[in-house]
Amino acid sequence: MSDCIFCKIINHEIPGKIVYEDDVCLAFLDLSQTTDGHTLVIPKQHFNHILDVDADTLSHMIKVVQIVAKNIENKLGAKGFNIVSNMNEIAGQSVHHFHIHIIPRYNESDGFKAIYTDRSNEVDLDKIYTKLVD
Ligand code: DGP
Repeated sequence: MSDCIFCKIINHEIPGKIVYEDDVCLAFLDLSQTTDGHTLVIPKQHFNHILDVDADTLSHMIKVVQIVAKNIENKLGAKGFNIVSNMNEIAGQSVHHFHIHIIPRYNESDGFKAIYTDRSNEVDLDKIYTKLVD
């Protein structure tokens, strides 16, 4: 028996409000409900994070993200989405079973804040680029 909380939801050992399920993955409402309809898409097979998951599973999951998000758009009237996957503690991952957050957006003060700091005046873009492509 797995200690992983998401594996327990997959195995119906603990309840989850499942909104989509197929052979490969599951989508269920995130307990925190950052905004109404906040949903997690997870693979049924346990992978720790996005870099571990195989390409077929990952591509299937992103199709499911689209299906689930369209349903949220239709049923809850979401105006947009933030699609997020946190990898490792440094990035805020608290459950180490790969998952994709679907965070519906309704207005600018709806509970989710994406803060992308503009560091363009501080960094050497050429230096970073060269490191990546050399
Ligand atoms: P992250 O921090 O990216 O690893 O996201 C984990 C999310 O999982 C977090 O938003 C809360 C949610 N979560 C944790 N435990 C449970 C649970 O038992 N049930 C459900 N539905 N969601 C959970």
